[in-house]
Amino acid sequence: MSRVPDYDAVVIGAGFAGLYAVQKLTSLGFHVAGFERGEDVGGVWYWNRYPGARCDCESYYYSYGFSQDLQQDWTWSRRYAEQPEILNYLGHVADRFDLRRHFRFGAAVETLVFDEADEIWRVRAQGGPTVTARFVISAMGCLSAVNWPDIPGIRSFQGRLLHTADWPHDRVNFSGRRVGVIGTGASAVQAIPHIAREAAHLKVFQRTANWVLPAWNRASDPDFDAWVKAHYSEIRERCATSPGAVPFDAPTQSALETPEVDRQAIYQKYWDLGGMRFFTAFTDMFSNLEANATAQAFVRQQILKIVNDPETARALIPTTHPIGVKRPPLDDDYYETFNRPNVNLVDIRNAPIIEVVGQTVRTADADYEFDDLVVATGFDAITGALLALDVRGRGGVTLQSRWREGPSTYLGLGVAGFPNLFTITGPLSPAVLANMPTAVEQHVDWIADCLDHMRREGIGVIETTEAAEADWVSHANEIVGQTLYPHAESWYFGTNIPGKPRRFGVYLGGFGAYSDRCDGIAQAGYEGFRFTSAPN
Ligand code: N01
Repeated sequence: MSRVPDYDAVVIGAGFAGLYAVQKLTSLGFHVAGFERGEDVGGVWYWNRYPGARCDCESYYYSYGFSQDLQQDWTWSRRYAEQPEILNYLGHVADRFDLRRHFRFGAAVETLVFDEADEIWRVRAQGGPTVTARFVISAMGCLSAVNWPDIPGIRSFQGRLLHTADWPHDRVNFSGRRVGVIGTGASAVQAIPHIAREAAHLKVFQRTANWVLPAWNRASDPDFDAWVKAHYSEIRERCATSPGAVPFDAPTQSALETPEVDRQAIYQKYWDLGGMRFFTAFTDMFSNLEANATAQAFVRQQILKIVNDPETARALIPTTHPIGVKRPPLDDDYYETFNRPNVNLVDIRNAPIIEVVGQTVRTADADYEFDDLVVATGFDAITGALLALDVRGRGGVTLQSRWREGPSTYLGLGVAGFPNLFTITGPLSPAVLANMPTAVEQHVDWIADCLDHMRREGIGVIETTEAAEADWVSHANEIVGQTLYPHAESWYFGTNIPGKPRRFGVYLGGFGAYSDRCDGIAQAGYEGFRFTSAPN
């Protein structure tokens, strides 16, 4: 085998991250092959087609900023775009920058093996030949490996079985059907009101009540759109420098130091604004249990006001975790849906689902028969997609064995022992706690600069040092310990997957500060990385 690889880089995934990675690298003259398991572009927006699927970030910033023309030309129809529109947008980006020709679709990568002698990656996708590349860039996303719950018999359900994260492409009609939904996370909260409007009867199986905030989705306002387009540079700059990669004003006052009457007014103001802005009300919401309890009390009152049946309202009020530290869903009529006569909540915390037999979901208390079972149990998040592949670094060491105790990376970008492998929005980067397109662009730009630097300097291999990785992991863990996040079991910790090691997978130091740090590291000659070898 020749040392000259087939490609400079292989990019895995054609969602927000993969599309931009291919656009950026090819524009710099790199020879790139993209692999995508779906039949078209879109990533998470390709698979998650359940009714009500939409983004919980407003579209004017949940969008690419890399092209002035693109952001001026594209107009969103809703405040929070729905899945079909986001998928259209990504299709438009693929067409506009002629990106599809670089991708192989229906090509799920299965093995990634680093060949130490030739210093290249050997990449094989299902049913395809092995290709070689100097670099591999994972753009598989944090929420792409589907989590089927370990409920005995569930995959053999004899009615129509659906998973929110792998939804059929044709419209699913629930009219006249008896439907069960398992799960009350962000996907279920979006889907439930839509299913309830169609179904004859809907039962929602809830293991953990979630703090749900209003989205207040609505048609776009042309005046606001015009203002956005005139101020896009400012908006993108605010995203780039803010803790959550969003253009929100940072909080300035403590909940505990604000008098009760003013505090209520402030919570009401943010509730009325809608969305994740609620969490910018006060400085201490994520660091102080007492402060967080004031926000919980406010939302509890809203639930009690909306839900008519007191018993159902009480069951919908979370008791297991502070607000915000388990990803809060945003709703359009979620709580109101439980006032419908055709909807019931089933508590499976106290009476768990034991098995599924035929068309019956059997809990410790009762049997429920359905025509359709909607499984909304989320993802093996953050590490699931990478660990589903056979990834082998130096010495044939597998990523599975390296991450046996949980994910370990430097900046969420590189893993010691896995040279020339980059992970866009990888574990221990701000990723899912930042606005994803902004986080994606920051990572892609950083990686592209690094590859360009290596090309100019004639360097063949970059590798994270073990010391830098160990320091990053302990720094990331230390920050988590200063917050309330450890007070919830969540997919951030991996605890939604039985047997997965409990380690917080996201960097909480703030997106803006993180991005500055990445830049500083690059300017200091890629501190914490080791360069070796010259390419041929
Ligand atoms: O998944 P989840 P999701 N038996 O893991 C329950 C993003 N997202 O698909 O909490 C019974 O949050 C589980 O119960 P519990 C967003 O970041 C974004 O809803 O583990 N129940 C929970 O209720 C989100 O956070 C958008 O006790 C079981 C639910 O299933 C992430 O995706 C839209 C179970 C899973 O909730 C994941 O959301 C939608 C079992 N064995 C989603 N296993 C946007 O806006 C799990 N559950 C972009």
